[in-house]
This record gives sequence, structure tokens and C-alpha cells, in this order.
Amino acid sequence: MPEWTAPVVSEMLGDRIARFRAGDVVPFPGYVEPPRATGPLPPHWSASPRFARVGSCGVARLWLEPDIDLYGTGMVAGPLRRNGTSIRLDNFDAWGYAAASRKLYQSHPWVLGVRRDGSAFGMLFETTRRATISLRRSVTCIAMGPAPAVVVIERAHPMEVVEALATLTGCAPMPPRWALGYHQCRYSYMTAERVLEVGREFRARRIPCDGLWMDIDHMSGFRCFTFDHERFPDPRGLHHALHEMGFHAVTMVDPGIKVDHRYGVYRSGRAGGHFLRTPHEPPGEVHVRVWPGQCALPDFLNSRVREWWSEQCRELTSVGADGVWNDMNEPAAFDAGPRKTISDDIPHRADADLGGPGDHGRYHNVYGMQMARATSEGLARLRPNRRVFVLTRANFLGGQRYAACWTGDNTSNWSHLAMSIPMVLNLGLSGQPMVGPDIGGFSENATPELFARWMGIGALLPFARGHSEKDTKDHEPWSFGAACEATCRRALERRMRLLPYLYGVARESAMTGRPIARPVFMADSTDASLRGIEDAFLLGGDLLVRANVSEPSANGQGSMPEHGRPVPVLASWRDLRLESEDDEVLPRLAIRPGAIVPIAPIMQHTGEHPVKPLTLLVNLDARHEARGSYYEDDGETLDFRQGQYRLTTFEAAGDERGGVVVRIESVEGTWPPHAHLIQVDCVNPGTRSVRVETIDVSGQRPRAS
Ligand code: NBV
Repeated sequence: MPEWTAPVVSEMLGDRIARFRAGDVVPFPGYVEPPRATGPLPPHWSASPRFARVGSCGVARLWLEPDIDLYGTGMVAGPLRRNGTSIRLDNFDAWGYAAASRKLYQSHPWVLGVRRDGSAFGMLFETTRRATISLRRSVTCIAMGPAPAVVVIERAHPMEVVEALATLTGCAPMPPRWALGYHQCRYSYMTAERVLEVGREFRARRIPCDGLWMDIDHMSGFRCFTFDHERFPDPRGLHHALHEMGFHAVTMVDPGIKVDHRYGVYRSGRAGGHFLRTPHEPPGEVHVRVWPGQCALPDFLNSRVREWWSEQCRELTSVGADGVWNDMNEPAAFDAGPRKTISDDIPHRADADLGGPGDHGRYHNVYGMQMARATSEGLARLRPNRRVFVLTRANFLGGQRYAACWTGDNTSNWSHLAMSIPMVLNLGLSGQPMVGPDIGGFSENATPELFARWMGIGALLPFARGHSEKDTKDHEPWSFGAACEATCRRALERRMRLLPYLYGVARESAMTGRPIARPVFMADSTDASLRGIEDAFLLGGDLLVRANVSEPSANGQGSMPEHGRPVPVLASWRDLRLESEDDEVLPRLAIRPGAIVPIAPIMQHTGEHPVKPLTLLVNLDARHEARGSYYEDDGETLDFRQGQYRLTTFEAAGDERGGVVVRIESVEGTWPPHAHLIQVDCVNPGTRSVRVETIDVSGQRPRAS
């Protein structure tokens, strides 16, 4: 019997994780480390794959029991629940994509299945090749190459499956705190003066903002790692001025390096032999047309090349850039036909641990991830004790270790607004927690209604950045009139108020792999009615966000109830109001029974720290108890790894007289306590007029308020 027709249980990877293979085992760059065998299969094992070969394609197929809801597959357009869909894993410059598009910028050969009883399993297909995954009665992965080995993870709850995925593919690192603020981008702010003007406008209008982004036009003739001499004459001065105003700055670099013998980056890349070379005669560099004209492409699969690239990042860090944005790294090419990329026969000198030398067909889907890796390693090396922030367009399963991502070139319409929630959720279920859409939509012009609604939702997603394409109208929060501006301000003030909580959720994610934004079914995986909800999501474990994503009809009313539809099973979650004035456009928030959520006063950016005063929102559960924590550190260094943080865990209990007592249950870490007073705001009705005890964290003395 040929090897590929018989599934081989090759290894056990710990409790209830098994790897099946058809014989072709290749290194898998998505892994943190290669899987290791630890024991025999569980006796009740049901999900075992079948392997086959059809022409030059390898097939792995798992037949499913009926009634399994399927999710994951990374960056996908369309619905949250993936049953009945089929997608292509083929990193693609997907400008103008729509709900029906089958291939986007990233590849995640990973499917999460949730059974009726709430138990769950994950299926990871070990292939970097172009592939199709179809999710029907069976989950089938057809790869253009050897049949992929399959790792199956079996767990009692979908969250445990996602955590187990993180043990294989890693967690996103702890972001710098500023990365969790709001970011403003545009293709492009054309001059340094315009960047500063936008910054000043945010501060003058008191609209919170942390990051200002420089798209491709800051460069001199689109030469990466340069600034245009006339329009950006003093990059260091620009960064200094932005920092003085409390902003951080992110600059773009593409993989395409202009073929120009007077350009240092091209010269050194060529001298070092770092660019891709053609497989044909005469031998030479591969040149493709991108923004700068003819470009050479670094071979990011090779560690020497990544080191060289890392060193180029010095041009950005030396002027004070805080983060780097990698675009066009599928890699996209203008002169390459409908696939918009380089040909499959181009050789890569890939490192042995990535699989060794191989052609682009084998490595296409990981090219962007290795570019993000080179950029992230560069920033880490150049600024050893600072947290790294990289945003990448192309990526692959496991790439959350190197970079955050956005959902690419979306369009300013209601369908894209609606899609931005399930896209973020499925990426979170596939290991990438730090993600968000271009708020307002990239292509075309938003309307005031769409922009305001999008800002309300986007401000509650993990990565919040407004961005817009060249030749569109201005898309800053004040560009759509006073009413829209007021909603944007409230939306971003909300984000700032929630920052202490959000920062804690980001830390939880960095430690466990749990997504920051989670599908509602994570609150109760046994309730089948929650499985398809995509206009609501959980922000961490304690907050529910209900959004209205439908276009208002002519009479101004949406087709859905105001603030989104009710989510009955989470009815025990209590509505939460953060604003004194209700804004009908913003999503509605609810807090989990038994939760304590730390919030801040309104801030203009995340650098306003320490938070004074910190408010604990307490929602006592049916047993009149609640619990929660507050995580603090310096927000930008790696000192937290040496214990320089402070995790304060609070517990609250209702007393017999109807009062609420909040106590510090534990304090972890050596970060010095700040003497900020903690206020307690109990959201349970009936406790409004009772005595609430608050606590001075520095002395841990209960104080009456
Ligand atoms: O660098 C320009 C744009 C960028 O703004 C966008 O976010 C990327 O997805 N980039 C694509 C290239 C051109 C898009 C038309």
C-alpha cells in the first residue's frame, strides 16, 4: 500500500494532541518548535485523517460528525462560521476584496471545530504550499505538493484548543502600551508638516490618539529606509516633535528595493547577495515592478538576509521611529499577471530549520512572515530592551510572534463594516490577537453615518487604526461634520477609559494565546444559538460588545434594533454605561456577572500614566461576589520579564447591610505601587446608595467613601 493512503499516527504531542502524516514530513515554519512525541493516542479518538494524492496535489481529509461548527482559517472574508466555505491559502494582494473573495493576504492552515456539546478540536495542516481548504461534511486540505501532515488537538472547550494552538505556534508578544491606543494613518500624509498638523488637530480637538503613520510617500522615490529630502527634511526633528506631543510614529517599508546603483540599501543588498535570483540563464537578480519601478526582493527565508535587513532598520530607529509597517510582502508585483506575485520556480536559500533550499512555490505563503520576522528581530536588536511593534500585511500561521496585522484594503461600505468583526474574530481563533480593520474603509469615501458607526466598533477591536486610500476624501475623525466628530471622540474616549482593562487582556493574550476579541460562543460553548453571532463579540473575558452593523434605512433607522440585537443567553450580563450622555451610534457594552473591570478617566493618549484615579467597575454575581485584576508596568520595556510589573487582584463581596467591600486579594510583581486612589463603582442596582469601601493600593488600607 502506498504510504500516502494509510494514515500514520506518527507522534503524540502531549495530552490529546496527535500528529498524523502521510509520509512526506517537511519542516513547518509555523511552529515554535517541532512537535515531539509523548505518549499513546487516547482510546476515544475519533478524528483521524485520510491521505491521498491527486496528480501533483497531496490531500488530507477529516470526515466530521454532523453538527460541528467550523471556524478559523485565519484571514477570511465572509461569515464567522465557516461551514460550507472553501478558501485558498495563497498570500495575495487582494485590493478590492469582497465577502465572496476566497484568497486574501495571509494563510492559516488551521480549522477550529466546535461540537454541539461544547467540546472542540483543532486541525492544523502542515503545509506552506498553496492550498485549498474546504469545510463541508469533511474538512479537506488540498496542497500543491506533498500531502500535509495533520495535527489534531482535542479539548473540552474551544478556548482550550486555541490555547493549545499557541503552545505549538507561539503567542503574540506583549505590545507596547501605545500600540493599544488609536492610530491615524492615510495614504499618504505627504509632508512632515501635514503629519504634525494632523497631530496638532487631534490634540486641539481633544480626540484621543497615540499613533501617527507614514505611508509610502514619506520615502525618497519609494526607496525603503529613506525620507524624502524636501517633504520630510528633518525626520529626527519630526519624530521628536511627535513624541513631545505624546504621539508614537510608525513608518512603512516594503520588500521591493529599488534597483538603483546609487542607493545604499540596493548596493549593500546586491554586494551581500541578499536578493532573489532567477533560476534561468543568464543568472541574475529577479526584478519586479513595484512602486519604485524595477525592484529586487530580499530572500527573507535566509537568516543572513534577515540579519542584513535587520541592520537596515537602523535608518528608522536612529531617527526615532517607534514601529515599522510591512506592506506588499506577499510579495506583490505589478507586472506579474493575475496572481500578482513572482513565479513559483524562483529559488530560495531557506535556512535548514525552515526546510532548506526550495522554490517559491513552497515558500510563497511564508515570505511575508519571514519579512515581518526580519523587521521585528531588527527592532529588537537595535533597541534591546524595548518592546517591538511591527504591522504586516502578509503573514502565516504563527506569524503573530513577529507582527500585528490589519485586514488589508477594505472598502468604505456597510458590508465591509460588518465583515470587519468576523475577520478579526477568526484571526484571533487562528492565533493572531492583534488585529483590526482600516476604520472607515480604505477604498472609496465613507459617509458620516458609516464612519461614525465604524469608529464606534473599531475603537473596541484589538488594533484600532483609521486609514484611507489616495484620492479619497479626508478620513480623519473630524472630516465628516460635527455630529460624526462627537461620536468619534466618544468612541476613542471609551477606548482610553477601557485601556487598563484592555492592557490586562493583551497581557493575558501574550501569556496564554487567548484572543483579545473573542466570539460570543466562548462565554458558553454549549449554547448553539451563540455560534453564528458576528455583530457582537467579547472583549477579553469580561466585556460584551453589541454592535449595529446594518445600514440605516431612508428614515434613519437601522434594520436591527438600536445598538445591535439582544444576545439572550448573555442576558445575565449587565448593561454598562461609560458615558454620562448616551450616544446611539456607539455599540452597547455589558459586563459579566462576577467581573471587576478596571477603567481610567478620559486620557488623550496612553502615555498619561499612572492612571488617576483608577475606577473598578464591580458587577456582583448571584452569590454577591466579583473578582478581577489590574495589570501595570512601564508600558514599553521588557523589564516586566524580570518581575517589574504589578498585578493586583481584587475581590468584592456584598455585605449584609447591602454594602460592597472590595479587598486586594494578592499583589504580584515588583513594579512600585502608585499612590492613586481606587474608586469603586458597583453596577448592580440597589447598591447605589450604600456605603462602598475603597482602597488605597499603596498602603492597602480600606478607606470609606
Ligand atoms: O502603501 C500604500 C498602500 C497602503 O496604504 C495600504 O494600506 C496597503 O494595503 N499599499 C497597500 C499599496 C497600494 C494600495 C493601492
